[in-house]
Amino acid sequence: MAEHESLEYGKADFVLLDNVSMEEFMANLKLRFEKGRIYTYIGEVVVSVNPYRAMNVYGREVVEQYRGRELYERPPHLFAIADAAYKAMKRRNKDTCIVISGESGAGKTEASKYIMQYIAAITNPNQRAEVERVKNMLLKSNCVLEAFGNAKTNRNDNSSRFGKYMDINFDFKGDPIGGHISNYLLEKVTYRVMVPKHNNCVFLFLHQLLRGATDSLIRSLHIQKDPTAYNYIKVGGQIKVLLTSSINDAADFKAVADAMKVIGFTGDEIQTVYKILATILHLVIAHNTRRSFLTAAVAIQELLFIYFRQLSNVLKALLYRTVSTGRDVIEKQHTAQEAGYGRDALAKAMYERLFCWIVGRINDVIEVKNYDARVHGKNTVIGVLDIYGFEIFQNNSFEQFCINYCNEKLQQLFIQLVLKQEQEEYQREGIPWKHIDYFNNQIIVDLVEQQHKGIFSVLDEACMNVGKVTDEVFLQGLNVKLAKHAHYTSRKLSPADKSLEFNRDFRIRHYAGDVIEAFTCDSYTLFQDFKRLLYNSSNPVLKGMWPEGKLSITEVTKRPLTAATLFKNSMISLVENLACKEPYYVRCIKPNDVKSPLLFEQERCRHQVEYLGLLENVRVRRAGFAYRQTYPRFLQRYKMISQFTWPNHDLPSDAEAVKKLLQGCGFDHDAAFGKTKVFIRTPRTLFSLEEQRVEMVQRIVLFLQKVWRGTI
Ligand code: AD9
Ligand code: MG
Repeated sequence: MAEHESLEYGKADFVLLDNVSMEEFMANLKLRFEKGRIYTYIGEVVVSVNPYRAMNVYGREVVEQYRGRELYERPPHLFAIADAAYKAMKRRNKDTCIVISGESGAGKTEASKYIMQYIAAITNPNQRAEVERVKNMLLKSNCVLEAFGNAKTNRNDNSSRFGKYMDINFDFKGDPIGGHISNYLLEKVTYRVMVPKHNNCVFLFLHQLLRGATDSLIRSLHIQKDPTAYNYIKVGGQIKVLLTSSINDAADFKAVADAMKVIGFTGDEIQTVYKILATILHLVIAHNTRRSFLTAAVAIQELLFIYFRQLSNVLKALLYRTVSTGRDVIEKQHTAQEAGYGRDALAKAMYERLFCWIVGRINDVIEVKNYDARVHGKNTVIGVLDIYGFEIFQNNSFEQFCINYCNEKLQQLFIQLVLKQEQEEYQREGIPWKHIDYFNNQIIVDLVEQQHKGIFSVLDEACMNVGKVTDEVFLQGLNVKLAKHAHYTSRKLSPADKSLEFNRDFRIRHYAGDVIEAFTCDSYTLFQDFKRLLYNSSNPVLKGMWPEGKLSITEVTKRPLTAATLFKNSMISLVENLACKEPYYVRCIKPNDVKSPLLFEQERCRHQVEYLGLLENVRVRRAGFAYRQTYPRFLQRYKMISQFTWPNHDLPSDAEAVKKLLQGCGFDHDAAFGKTKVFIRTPRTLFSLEEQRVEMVQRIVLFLQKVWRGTI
């Protein structure tokens, strides 16, 4: 355990607490935060509290202190966990992943950047140009993704509005040779693209474009260099500057444009990005009148190179939809409300496609190239997951529902990997074990994703019948299927519950707290006409973003998968992907809601400790063992350090031999002997065994060299 700091800073590992109680845990967390020690371990899990001030602990000299060291040798740090994941990957050829979780503003994205910075710093000692290129791309990609996917919210000025999982691939030498980014559910509610609401701003790059673009670019896009023109900084009738200063926006705009160039976006591609954003801006100010739509259409058709039957097509897509009645294809004029809805949906969908395209484009550049596994051996991976934390708002949209489901999945993975598997293994091996109670959230995961009965399923059914099924029917479906579920209720089922104010409210009891949800089932489909319109652009980049526009109305037979199903599938595959890697965890805690470096709000923090399951984690860790191995493999690795086992043992079983070996080193009190495996309680014992092994191997090599040279 890391015990290099004096106790004046509290315990560096919660496992060392005298008593595992919430009071002691919180007292230690608070003490460390106040003493500027923002990291604390639970075994190999790092608990991090957002310091809300610049910490002088990420420099080159600190990197050197952690490089190649064992976890327990230095004070707790993200670098230590990054090093542990890196070492496990390099030494044992294992894919590893670092899962960073915590609520919005807790410091996940910052942590992921420090981890990447550390990996970049310790790799490529030979300065190979290709590896340097890859590292540069991986770091630069952050800047672009943040500009397009982050926004200011009332919880975090630089809030990631998408989930990000990044694989970094390493060659046999342990140097980065590529990567892959998966993005999850970009939040694209109206106020991120169209009209900001309360303290929630539109995506950063929309601001940066309006304040940072050159006058000639602004002119060519037919937009105005003034965010107020697009209501982007007008809230409640007042003009209010919500974001950073215009100077910062201008500098950031340039930095993002430069990063895109460095990554390899062509001039045409970058222009297309601007044009798509400008199109969205034109849609933002298109009011529900024919005249206003006409003005927008004129600009859009030029920006997007939609020359196919020209203007009439853009305007038509905004005002009409094509409907196939089976035999006939007819054009139906939108009501003003439908036209407004269509316009918003188009702007949001264009933004989302643009974002996914940017991720894809970055992936093209960073993907592993020219690596022949037959020649160089397997390339291994470290995955870094920075994904939105649990969210409970006054009004929760479909996005919050998905985000919270995602957190349930990750918690389930954590339970399975860290808590459940440990307990089950000890039981299987016949090791005495005190059962630890923990809340298993599988029941909530099922509530959301179970086939036929889960909320996603009911939502899917409702979405199949848009137009015919109202939101009330959707809710009715939920009520019928989930009436008896302990974690679900609705206004109809609990009429006396005053917190369920509106008819369409329903409540899910998440492991992290109750969330009142209300979302509609029909607001996630985009009229087909728009897809065909954009596919018909003669701009190849834009056209490529809308491949399904190729189908004519009569060819569109299969319904596209709903947003809910797509998200569910992406979460299931994310969890599968993480489950086959060796996981490391960073659990981030937000100390207060006012971004203060001084304030440790006891209740806020306690709630987070509770729902992150940290206390259970400590209990399991204390009762548990840091390392386990089957007897034959253990012997294979360490038999050279004992006279009883080297070169072979004559004891009745491998288990007996391992016992004898550990007795010989004085470590048997730190071990337990299961049916097929030996369990070592503390990492220190293991490291001592490793050191002895290295020493013996060196001696054996020296001895053999002398034999070969004939000096013995
Ligand atoms: V969200 O779910 O994307 O809304 P995150 O990612 O958890 O959220 P983020 O990393 O963006 O939070 O951190 C929020 C802010 O806290 C940062 O902009 C910094 O101002 C501050 N922060 C977080 N971690 C550190 C740190 N290690 N040192 C200094 C920090 N400041
Ligand atoms: Mg973030």
